[in-house]
Amino acid sequence: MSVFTPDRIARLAVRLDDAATSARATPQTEPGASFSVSDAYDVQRALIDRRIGRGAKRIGMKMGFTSRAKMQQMGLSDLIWGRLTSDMLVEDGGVDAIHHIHPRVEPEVCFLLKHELAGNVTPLQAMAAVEAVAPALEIIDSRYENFKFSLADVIADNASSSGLVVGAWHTPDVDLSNLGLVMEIDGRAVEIGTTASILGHPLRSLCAAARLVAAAGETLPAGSLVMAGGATAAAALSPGVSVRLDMQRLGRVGFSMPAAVERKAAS
Ligand code: OOG
Ligand code: MG
Repeated sequence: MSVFTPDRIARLAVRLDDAATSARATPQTEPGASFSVSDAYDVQRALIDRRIGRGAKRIGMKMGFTSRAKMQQMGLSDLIWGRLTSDMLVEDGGVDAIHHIHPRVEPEVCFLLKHELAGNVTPLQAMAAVEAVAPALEIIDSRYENFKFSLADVIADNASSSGLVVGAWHTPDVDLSNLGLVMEIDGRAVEIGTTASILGHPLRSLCAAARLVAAAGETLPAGSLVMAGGATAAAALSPGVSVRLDMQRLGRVGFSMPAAVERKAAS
């Protein structure tokens, strides 16, 4: 049985939320704390409830560790998911309003749903729920020191998510199985890959999202965004850089980091 009492879950949610809003890293959970995956999703839910209490809206779901490159980079191999909220949406162009600890960026595919989706669905059924697809960049920013965490830690921290930049929407008749992609930072290619790296086909990630959200007692309502997970390893972001993703058939998306990250005074 879990030793994570409701009080401990609530306190960890506050600690992670404070780390995000102040852009100051927090220590991982100590080893041997019996912090289970199920406790971690409870922390994640409490963390998101705090944001919703501040006026953010739930806009969808992100998948994590759907590619071997991401699993290898972070040393974890279980699929994870996180909740996307409206305050994470970054306009194609800039991320001015966001403060970060040690941000990274990764190339993804984003789905927009036209029908509710939940439970065990085939790729064809998942496809039938898709309104549009777009190339996307995810900004991740672990709230843990040195970007190091256990599986439960990263789940509690809403799968490291910080922001997402979504490009132009395309009708879903594009074959997503093997689209080449190049992610550039300041004009230099830093990651080259293919959408085939996302569980063999990004639609499989959408199926997994539907299954996992149902297991949590939720659904993905019409209008939800689903981020399929990084196709390559993530690249570190520094102040002032410009990032661009070119994806075959789906086009480009990009953003620029502010020149200097403004730090709030320690309180
Ligand atoms: C965890 C988030 C994983 C992905 O796309 O695989 C993720 C992390 O790498 O910090 O977003
Ligand atoms: Mg990601």
